[in-house]
Amino acid sequence: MSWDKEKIDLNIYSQGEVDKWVYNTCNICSVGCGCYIAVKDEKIVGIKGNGKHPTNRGRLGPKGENQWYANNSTDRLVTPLIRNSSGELTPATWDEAMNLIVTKTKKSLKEKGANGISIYSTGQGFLEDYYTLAKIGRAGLQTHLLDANTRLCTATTEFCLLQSFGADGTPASFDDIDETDTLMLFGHNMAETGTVLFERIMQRKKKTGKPYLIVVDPRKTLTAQEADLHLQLYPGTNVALLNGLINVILQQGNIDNEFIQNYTIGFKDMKDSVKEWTLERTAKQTGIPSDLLKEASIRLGKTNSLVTTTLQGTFQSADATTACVAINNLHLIRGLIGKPGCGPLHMAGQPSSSANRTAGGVGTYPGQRNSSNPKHIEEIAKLWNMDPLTLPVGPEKGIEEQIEMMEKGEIGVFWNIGTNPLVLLPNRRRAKKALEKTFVIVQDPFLTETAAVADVILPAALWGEKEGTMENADRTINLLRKAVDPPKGVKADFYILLDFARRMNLTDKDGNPLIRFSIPEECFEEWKLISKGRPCDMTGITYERLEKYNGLRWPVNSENLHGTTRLYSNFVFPTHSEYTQSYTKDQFTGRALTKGEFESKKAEGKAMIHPTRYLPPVEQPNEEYPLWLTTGRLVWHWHTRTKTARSPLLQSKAPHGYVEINEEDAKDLDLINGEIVRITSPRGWIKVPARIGNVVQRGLIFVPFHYGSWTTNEAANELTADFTDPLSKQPTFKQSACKIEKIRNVHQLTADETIETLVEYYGISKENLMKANGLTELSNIGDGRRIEVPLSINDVPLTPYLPDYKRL
Ligand SMILES: Nc1nc2c(c(=O)[nH]1)N[C@H]1C(S)=C(S)[C@@H](COP(=O)(O)OP(=O)(O)OC[C@H]3O[C@@H](n4cnc5c(=O)[nH]c(N)nc54)[C@H](O)[C@@H]3O)O[C@H]1N2
Ligand SMILES: Nc1nc2c(c(=O)[nH]1)N[C@H]1C(S)=C(S)[C@@H](COP(=O)(O)OP(=O)(O)OC[C@H]3O[C@@H](n4cnc5c(=O)[nH]c(N)nc54)[C@H](O)[C@@H]3O)O[C@H]1N2
Ligand SMILES: [Mo]
Repeated sequence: MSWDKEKIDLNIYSQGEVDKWVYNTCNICSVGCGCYIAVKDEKIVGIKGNGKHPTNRGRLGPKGENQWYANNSTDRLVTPLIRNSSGELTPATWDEAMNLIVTKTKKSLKEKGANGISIYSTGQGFLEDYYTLAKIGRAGLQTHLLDANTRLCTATTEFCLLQSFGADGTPASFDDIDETDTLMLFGHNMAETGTVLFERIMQRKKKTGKPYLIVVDPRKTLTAQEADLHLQLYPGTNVALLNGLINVILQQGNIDNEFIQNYTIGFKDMKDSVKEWTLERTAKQTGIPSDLLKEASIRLGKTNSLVTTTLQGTFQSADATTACVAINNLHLIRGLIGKPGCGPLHMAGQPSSSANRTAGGVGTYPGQRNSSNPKHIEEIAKLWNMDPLTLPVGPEKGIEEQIEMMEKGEIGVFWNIGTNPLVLLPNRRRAKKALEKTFVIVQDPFLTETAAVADVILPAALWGEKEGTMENADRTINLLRKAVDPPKGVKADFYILLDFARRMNLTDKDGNPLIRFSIPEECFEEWKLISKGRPCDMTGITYERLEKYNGLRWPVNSENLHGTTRLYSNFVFPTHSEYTQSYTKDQFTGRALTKGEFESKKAEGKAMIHPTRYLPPVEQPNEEYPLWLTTGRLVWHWHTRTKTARSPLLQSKAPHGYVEINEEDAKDLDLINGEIVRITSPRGWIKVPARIGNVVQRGLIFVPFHYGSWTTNEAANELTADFTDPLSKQPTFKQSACKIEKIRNVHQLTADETIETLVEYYGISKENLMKANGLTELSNIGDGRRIEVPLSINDVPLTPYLPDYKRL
């Protein structure tokens, strides 16, 4: 082979030295940066940003630049595996593996009914995969159990948009961020989780001073450090804060009465629901000083343009959907939506989780159809040539409900595609037990922690080895061309699904094959017809146009040939009862409203303002578990690190887990920086080194969730509670209760032992040993006293991230 390993490792293949640069899109967060993949001798050897792509203008983040190492790693799965009778995973042929899956599926469908199989997919695949599995699932298997890790990620985006505007699709786009006077990042650590977009914002801010930046986060994150106003609230108080801010804005009369009158319903009920939220009460509940609250409400009440982003600090918090609805309310009462520089921008996290919602691979029906509206079901049945009565309808089942179903033995087959649930589901021990009762298929390029419960494993192709499209967080559809073939023995998700449909002999009502497309582009052409006339209309898209224009934002049709920068610029919302995607849910209980109930609201093209009541998190610190636990991301890693730990650079930056703790709490607990502690919650425990500082507030600890090995005891989801939001069914990963314990050896000094003896014996520095025991004298002769020896001191080798805006 003529490629040079050292050059690859150093990422220094230069432009001219490679065979080709293949048009692509970064697959490692929802910003959706355009890029080119470098190929030499049929191998991926590098990546560069696409300078013409409007989203990133040539930039890539640290993960983006290093994502391709995983493709070349030598521990890729290259053959299917089947668990044999002695419980071992052993290599098998594709025929053996697929036939076993077909047999198990048929058996389960027969014994347990259509919901005997669940397909649990991802937000990291392609639109074509999602549409195919939606069609296979709904029309072919007639199962109602389609869900994805998007439930953990962006379900709340969808449900808050349905509640307020009648259809999914985030109203504002990244272009609005470039124009806005005020940007509020609500529970969104964008500097670490959307690095390229944050660089784009900071570039403008440095030049023009705009936008004024409000950051709402209980931690002093890298993002919060750049804020003009950091609202450092107590965990789980988002709705209290928003109610307080909105109440003050109402009292000050800073609202757009004409907009409210002409384009919304529900204003009065909302106003009543927030009226008790005085500044004093809000300050007490959220911990934010009243003067800062006042400053925020004046800014939000007076600004001429406002974009608000939300992400996991909102979606995975108590009252997730209500908080996001409150943000929609704020934009509506100020008339700051559908105009340049204005609108809520409820984010996505994974590179294509939005596509899974749009194409219907999760609970929703393809093309944003309302499964409670028989006409919508008839329409899709016609497009698929199916009998409408065979298509499953009713409220969707989120993954946590499916875990319950598995516990009861109601699901026979669980097909897990492109996600690693046994690391990243909440309360993972419970999930593991449920999955152990089920026949589990794992489709992944690597042997993950979830393989522990797999009965069959299918080796999947990675990004760069397949073709398709993704939808990013701002409705932009991007194209990914295939750069190299997958390794021998490995298949792309799309082709695995097609193979399954063929082996299952899935047909339409006339007995013709259900799936008639055979390559992704043909699939996209079929999908276009499904999207026609719906809010996400993509009839104006072709693969060629996506490449030519570097992505297009839906709707893209004959009226919007170049896509749509922002939704609702005519102030007409998709809330007509025959058109709407949802009859909405009760804002407090999550009960789905009937058509009659929905129609009695008379939305008919107007946006819906809802009352927003604050409910504290289900689990709160108490006597036994006195601390708040929150979990989240580091800039260096992607989720369960199946890609990023295979990049030598990224792995070296943050090689293992830790807990972030406030210095005052550390003082109370007598902790030394780096000392290994045990963290316990009502569900489990972990052992990690402590990082002491002032990033987290007092009473709160933060554990990064990237470290999920079964053997190292550092997985955040050993601890997290599995409560869900009643509307979006998204788990509350951001608030659980826990305690921290010191784990130290207690050493009884013998007569002739000194501190030095212990230093030598335990390999702990004298300084730390003395600190741990509150000693000031250098040498203590043994006197039978008990000396505490920290189990281990770890240097927590996390490299701080230095973004461009700090460097330049
Ligand atoms: N480097 C990196 N980037 C990523 C990813 C990754 O794994 N690594 N994953 C991608 C994905 S799938 C997603 S979903 C996004 C997630 O991106 P973010 O949502 O930005 O990331 P998180 O760290 O999950 O959480 C954001 C913040 O929520 C705050 N928070 C906790 N509790 C509360 C609360 O009660 N109220 C408020 N307002 N804030 C709170 C936390 O302190 C944290 O800073 O990132 C995407 N980008
Ligand atoms: N405690 C806590 N838990 C959380 C969160 C949190 O903030 N705190 N956040 C939640 C959120 S927002 C998210 S998005 C989830 C993410 O959770 P997961 O999606 O479970 O995490 P990943 O590691 O991204 O898993 C993706 C899997 O797909 C595989 N893969 C990569 N490319 C392909 C492909 O092309 N095809 C196939 N078939 N497989 C592929 C990878 O190897 C990996 O095993 O975690 C959730 N869990
Ligand atoms: Mo996510």
